[in-house]
Amino acid sequence: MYKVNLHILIIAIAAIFSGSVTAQSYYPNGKQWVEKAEQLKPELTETVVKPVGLVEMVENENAFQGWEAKKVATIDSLYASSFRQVKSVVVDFGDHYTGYFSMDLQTIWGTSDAPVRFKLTFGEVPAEIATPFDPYPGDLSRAWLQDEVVTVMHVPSTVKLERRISGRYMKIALLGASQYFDFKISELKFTAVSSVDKKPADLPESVLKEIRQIDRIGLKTLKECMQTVYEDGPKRDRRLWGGDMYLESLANIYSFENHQLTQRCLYLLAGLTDDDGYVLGTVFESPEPHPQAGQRLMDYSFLYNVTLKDYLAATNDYETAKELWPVAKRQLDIIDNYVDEDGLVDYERANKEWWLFFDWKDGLNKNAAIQGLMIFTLQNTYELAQMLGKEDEIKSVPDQIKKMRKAALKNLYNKKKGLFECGEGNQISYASQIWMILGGVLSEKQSQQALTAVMNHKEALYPGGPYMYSYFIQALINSNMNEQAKSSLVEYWGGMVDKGADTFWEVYDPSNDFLSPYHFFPINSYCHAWSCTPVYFIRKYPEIFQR
Ligand code: RAM
Repeated sequence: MYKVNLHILIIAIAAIFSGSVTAQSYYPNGKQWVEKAEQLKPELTETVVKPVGLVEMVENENAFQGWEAKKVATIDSLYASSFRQVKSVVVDFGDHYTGYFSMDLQTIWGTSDAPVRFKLTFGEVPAEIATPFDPYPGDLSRAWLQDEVVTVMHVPSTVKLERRISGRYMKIALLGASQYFDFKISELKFTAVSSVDKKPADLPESVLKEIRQIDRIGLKTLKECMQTVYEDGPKRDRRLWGGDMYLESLANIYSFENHQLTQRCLYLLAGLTDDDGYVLGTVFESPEPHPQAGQRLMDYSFLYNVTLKDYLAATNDYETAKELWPVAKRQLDIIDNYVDEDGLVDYERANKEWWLFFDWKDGLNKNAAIQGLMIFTLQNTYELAQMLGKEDEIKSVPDQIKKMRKAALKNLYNKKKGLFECGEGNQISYASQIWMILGGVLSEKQSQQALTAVMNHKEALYPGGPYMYSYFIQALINSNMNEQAKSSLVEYWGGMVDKGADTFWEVYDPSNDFLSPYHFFPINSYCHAWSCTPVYFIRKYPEIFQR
């Protein structure tokens, strides 16, 4: 008797600490929502990819991050050689892929009498193969970097890496082999996976070549990130983040139309909110769906509502939208919590209690941006309510919007300069103008003035990466600055194309190839969800981008 009780007690304690006893969800249906999300989990399509050749990483100061891949030999030359002689080689798969790697080892002479050891290093870009990872200076886990030591006990055999890999290049270095037999490598193979199973129509030949190229790479980027959730990057993080989902789902609407993936992600985030019902910044799928506890990222909680609205508009799936409406409605309470009577956000408190992200940009003051995003959220949530016939439940929103717009103009807008300013020294940033414009705070003429002024302002903080840059393009379009939207998109994403991008990057500053929010550029993600947005712009606004 005593033994049994102790046993139960131990299991119960272990369960509590491992988190497998799920706390009661804020929403009565929270648990079912996670189950529903699991039912919507897509089957991945598999495509077997063979290498296109061998390359050498060559230093070139004009190449992206100082390295370029030069073709040196065919893959057959590797298959015909003793790997004990070759020792080290870089294989090129010809494009970016996400999936599982395998190769065969075959005896050339003698009997395999000892293990063989390799180091395999995978890279999305050439510099990742050429740059030593250690001593590691970065501040995200070193283990994200895709280098693996593999020990093979017998030859012949097939080597399979369990870890999912993402990239184009692979270095194979021999770390140990017996001198009493020889072997060769054959059948290098990558089984690429994605939940995309459709190829959207090509853009007409008449469309600018640069735009067609950007669209193609954007589609590839999105496809790589669309796995069993909208991942942020298939190499690093590999998980669902609300903000990345928002932009991916927009691009998906105009390309792959895999709405079920959006639906799954909406249910997952809804079922895994915090105890207050707020949508968390990020959730994980394994070993079972669970949130990153305490990851309160305000921008992403808000963008949940907008994603739901756009999902409904694209699918007419009223059932899902109605079911998840309470989640959207609850996110508006965040706004109520932080907006004062006068309609102005209490930025200090919000910034202290939540992560306000907006951009990887050092020193960015986010006061105006969060005010703008709150208004944008109210507007979109109200539209969602109208579509669902639920306006009555959020009656005060139209007045709230008016009040917040007024407060923004009164407190944060410098009329003389025609620019929003905030923080110490009245900081001027793209972020502030962009989000106020998306929040509809300015008239078309004022918006044009603000965007023109910020672009001409030498000290203005410019976007730190493609995430903010995407909202910049949207702000230009909303302000009817279509020519500028087109040229900015071509210049920015075309800059990555010119630097050899196979997929678009997490971080891109045209003036600094080595920029990394994590203090080590190889840990950046070079196939990143939020960088796929040209697909959305080009295909949603053909009159601007396809003319
Ligand atoms: C990065 C992730 C993701 C983003 C968050 C805020 O680490 O890669 O894309 O949403 O930060």
